[in-house]
Amino acid sequence: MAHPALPADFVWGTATASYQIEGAVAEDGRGPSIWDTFARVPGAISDGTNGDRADDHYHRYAADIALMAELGFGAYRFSVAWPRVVPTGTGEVNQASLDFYRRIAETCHEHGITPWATLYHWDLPQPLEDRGGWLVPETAQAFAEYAALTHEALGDVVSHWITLNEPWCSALLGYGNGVHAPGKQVGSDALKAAHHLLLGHGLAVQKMRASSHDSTLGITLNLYSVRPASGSAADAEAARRTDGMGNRFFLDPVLLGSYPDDVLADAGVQEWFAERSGDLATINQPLDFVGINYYSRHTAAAPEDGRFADPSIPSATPGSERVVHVDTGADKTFMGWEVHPDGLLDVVAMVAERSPGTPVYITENGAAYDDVVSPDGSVEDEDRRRYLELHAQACADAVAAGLPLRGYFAWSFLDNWEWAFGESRRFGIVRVDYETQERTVKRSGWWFRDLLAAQPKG
Ligand code: GBH
Repeated sequence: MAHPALPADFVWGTATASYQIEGAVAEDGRGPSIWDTFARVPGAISDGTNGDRADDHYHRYAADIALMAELGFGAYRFSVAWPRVVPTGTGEVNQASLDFYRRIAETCHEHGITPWATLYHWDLPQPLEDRGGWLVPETAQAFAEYAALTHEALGDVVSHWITLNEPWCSALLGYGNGVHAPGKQVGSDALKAAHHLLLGHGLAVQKMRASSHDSTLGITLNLYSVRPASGSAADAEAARRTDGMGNRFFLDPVLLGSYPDDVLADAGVQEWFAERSGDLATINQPLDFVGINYYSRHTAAAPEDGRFADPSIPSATPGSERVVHVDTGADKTFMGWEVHPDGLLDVVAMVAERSPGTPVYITENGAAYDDVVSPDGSVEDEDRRRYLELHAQACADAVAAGLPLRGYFAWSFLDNWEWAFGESRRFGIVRVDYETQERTVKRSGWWFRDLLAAQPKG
């Protein structure tokens, strides 16, 4: 297949997240986060590892960014660790950490790479969790303050800012099924965490707009392409619920200023949300772009007895605990996620429908597979290369269809600490040997270099 060609101003980047790559968790005044705590809960992480070493990017960032430049990337999406910048969550600011992220941004600029900073990629300072975490509104205030001071300090070297990465994951995996930190299972109260995350986003954008920096501001949501397993009314209902909890519950308040009533009703939380309807004007801030992390599609079917909800099941989908996700037999990655490139157009359209004209970026897309390391040391990852190629083609198709897609970030630059799967899942286009910290560009990384070299120049 010839390389898909995108417009000359299309942003080609790659993405990472602080706790997944930095290591150095006790250095230069960093405080503990909920992931330091959660990773030590027996059984929480499938391989028993934690992020203490990860990719040691804290010490190796300069070489890592140089390698990124060698492959031709024009943008780097990294995340700022809140527990580095404000070690106890509120109050004292740690200048050494602001200096660290300034060095990252400056190193990017030296290589002609545009830095994009995400302010929250899941590493909540532990002291805030001890005071209720995202279940209490004070955490939204604390986030906004941390976001504003970080933006004020670095806004001269970082132009593009993402408030939250995937609030669905923070709220529903963190407080719903408990598979992510802080590992709580509070039933439909997990939606309160979602509300406070979104409130934190809105408050942060308000404060960042008020600064002297004229920055480009957005949020990143994880969205799914969703379809019913059949033409039956029951399967249509299953798809409505899946789309509701996974997509609309986040898209609607952020872009339209309202929560979807049907989802509130499914989860039985109308009253609590009605009392907070005054927050929606804060949540619904004008944005300069919307980021989407796109990985996969869900094919939803009704449970046999037609009973969708069961509050006794710890769930990441309150009100839809018993919806069935059908295995369609399509190719899957090593995570078990279906490969469905055309769904990328569906999720971009979800934003475009609600917010016509707002630029959209795919801020993550990528795949875990088992790499084959050849005797000569080269890393063969044809499955990943193919996945990336299909999704780059989907980007070209989206642009050709007139959708407002303006860029794409590959997840991830490096193999990294994959949350509940620890070091046992590799998403990198660059392999990391966790013992030696040696980096090896995989076949998919070299393919990316060729793709980027073939793009029209602006
Ligand atoms: C992203 O989340 C994260 O931002 C990133 O840190 C992470 O490393 C990367 O993806 C890879 O996992 O089991 O079929 O119901 C991805 C969000 C949420 C997508 C859970 C898949 C489950 C799909 N993921 N979701 S399924």
